[in-house]
Order: sequence, then structure tokens, then C-alpha cells
Amino acid sequence: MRPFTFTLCVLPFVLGGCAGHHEHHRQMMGAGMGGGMGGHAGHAVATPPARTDSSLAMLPSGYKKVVAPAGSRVYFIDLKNGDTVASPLTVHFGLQGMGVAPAGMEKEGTGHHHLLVDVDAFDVNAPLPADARHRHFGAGQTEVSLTLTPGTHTLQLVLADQNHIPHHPPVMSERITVTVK
Ligand SMILES: [Cu+2]
Repeated sequence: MRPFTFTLCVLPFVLGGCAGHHEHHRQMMGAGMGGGMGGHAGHAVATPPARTDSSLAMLPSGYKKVVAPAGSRVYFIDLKNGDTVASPLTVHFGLQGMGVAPAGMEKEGTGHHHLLVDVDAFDVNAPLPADARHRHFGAGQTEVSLTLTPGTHTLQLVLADQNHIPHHPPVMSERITVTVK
């Protein structure tokens, strides 16, 4: 389960120091290691996406979901599938094509971040639950210091509207698996 290429991939993080120096990581990621849209074949087993139903433009309650502009995306700025990390780990949330607004604020083209930890299915047609596995960043935060138990965990970002309901279409990152030392 630990091919040699995987070790090589992790090495720059060890050298860079995982607890700090995020700017360094970001530059390095931007320069050479991709923006989180696949293309890391051979590094780690792919993490299947979380299961969701198709997004409805309007919920059965009559609630009209906030529309996400075409091409909008959320992504992990400096984490990718297969990474080995130390806990606590600072996770930076990237957002393209939309803006961040605090929960409760209705503003076109915005939403707030949610981090799903070890979630393999969720409802894109309902408010996201709020618990240890579904973290809300309703103040408009774009990063978190995350404490994880040793072992493997999946992480996924989902943007949601002022009422914590995912957009239409949903704006969510790929789901990744990280190994915590
Ligand atoms: Cu929320």
C-alpha cells in the first residue's frame, strides 16, 4: 500500500515542515503539483466521491436553491489525495468563480465553506448537518486548524448558501483521503 513514488511525493512536505510555512507550500503546489483536479495517477488509490442525489433547482418545500455560476469550484489549496499529514493540520479552502459570505447573508454568487470529515454520503437538497463530521464556517473562514486521529480520513469541501443548503449545481471539491501520522 506504500509504493515508492508515494514516499517521494510526500518528501517535500516533510522538508518544508508541515505545521507552518503555508506560503511555501502554496507556491510549491502552484508551481509543480497541480491544482487538485486529478492527474495524480500512481500516487494513491482514488477516493470515490461522496454519494449524493441529483441537485434539484427547487426543493419540495418550494425553496429555490441559490444558483452557482458555471465553472465555480471549491478545492483544497495545499492538500491532495494520498497526502500524509500531521495533526493538527491547517486546511486552506480555495474558491473560484464565487465569493465567501457569512451564513445568514443572502448575496448572489456567494456561500460559506463546509468541511466534511469521513462523510461518504450527504444530501445536496437539504441543509448540511452541523456536527463533528460536517463543519460549518459560517463566519466566512477560509481555513481551519483541524485535529484528526491517527489513521486515514476523507476530507471534502462543500460550499453552501446562507441557509447551509448546497448550491445548484452543487459546488464541492473532490473527496480526498489523507493519512494522519
Ligand atoms: Cu453552513
